[in-house]
Amino acid sequence: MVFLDEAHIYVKAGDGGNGCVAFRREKYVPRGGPSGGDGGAGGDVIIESSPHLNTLLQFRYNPEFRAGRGHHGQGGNRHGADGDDCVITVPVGTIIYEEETSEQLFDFTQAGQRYLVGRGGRGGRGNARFATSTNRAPRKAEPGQPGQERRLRLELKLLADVGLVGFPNTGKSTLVSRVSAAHPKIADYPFTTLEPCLGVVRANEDESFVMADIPGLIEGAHQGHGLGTRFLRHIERTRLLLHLVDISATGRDPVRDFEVILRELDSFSPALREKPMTVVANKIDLLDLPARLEQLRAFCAAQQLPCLAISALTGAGLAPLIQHLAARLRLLPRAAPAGEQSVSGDKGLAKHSHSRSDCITRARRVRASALTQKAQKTRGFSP
Ligand SMILES: Nc1nc2c(ncn2[C@@H]2O[C@H](COP(=O)(O)OP(=O)(O)OP(=O)(O)O)[C@@H](O)[C@H]2O)c(=O)[nH]1
Ligand SMILES: [Mg+2]
Repeated sequence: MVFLDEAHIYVKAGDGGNGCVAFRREKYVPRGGPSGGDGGAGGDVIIESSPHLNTLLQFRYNPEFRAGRGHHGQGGNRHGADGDDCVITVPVGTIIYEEETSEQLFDFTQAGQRYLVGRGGRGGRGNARFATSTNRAPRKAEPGQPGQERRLRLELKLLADVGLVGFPNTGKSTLVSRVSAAHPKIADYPFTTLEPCLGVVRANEDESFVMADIPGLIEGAHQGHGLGTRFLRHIERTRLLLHLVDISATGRDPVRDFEVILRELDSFSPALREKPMTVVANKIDLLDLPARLEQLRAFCAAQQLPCLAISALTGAGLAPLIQHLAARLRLLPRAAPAGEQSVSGDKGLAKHSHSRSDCITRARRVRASALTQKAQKTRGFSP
């Protein structure tokens, strides 16, 4: 499946229904009075995060979302029905921005979070609402309010605990496929991996973490060489970087490889360069010159970085590596939960969105029970 990490969408909340002008006309009920019902409220557009998605691809083919409009009020004091809400699901890790201002509206860091992006228009009041002691036959009703419309940009930054970085062909995908159930493409040529892939690694009975495999980096990636650095955004929010270095006879110097990658990380974002890191020398089964490994170990010791040696192919050193990563992650704080994040501007709206949709449900429930009571009463009077 194609991976897409940016999308532009248009949302339009439902317009409110118009209020109605009507008068009760019935045998033996002279001057029945105004009986125009209110229009229904337009549906809201809500974005919800789902754990079952991992790409924004669906928005490429379907970028427009419209909630249902409220029905118009009718005579006999009948209110129009509310429009249906439109719920858009996005993967966890999606951030919503206002297209025009690039203002960040919300960051979905957990599954099941909801954010209101388009508020439905209010229904207009019918003429029954305008009756007063001095104007008992008003001919006035309100039109429904238009629903909010917006253009949004969605950006996906996958959420993982450990991010893999390194040159192409160092065995990043092989490692993910060995320690998790993920099946990334593995082959003996550079840039096999073209899109990020997540794998869940089980450290013990009740501890697991998510590892992200991204395409390899090469010198000059920040200038667009190779696949560039745009995939680095997917490891921006990881807690730990796992830097994989090929220790076999590649013809390159592992220490120099290491420094090249660090420079690329730095040019993408200095914060990424500062992330906690574990260095892993891979392909020890092909190690012909032990001095090469020693040289990398000495370099890492000087930088105070932990350095482990593994063979992703044969499985040597994988169990200690998983335990090491789990132990480091225990000490590293998780990203702040969404409620504590500083979401600019519309944070209140985010909170409000829950209460508003709750309100709508509550209002519908109240209205439904009122109607039931009315119906029961009417039935009670009928012969
Ligand atoms: N001998 C040996 N070969 C390995 C080891 N790990 C990976 N390989 C081989 O190295 C080649 C590249 O492995 P990948 O996992 O595709 O490398 P990658 O880092 O994901 O590469 P890109 O996706 O292109 O960045 C494959 O042919 C693997 O079989 C290892 O520990 N020992
Ligand atoms: Mg790969």
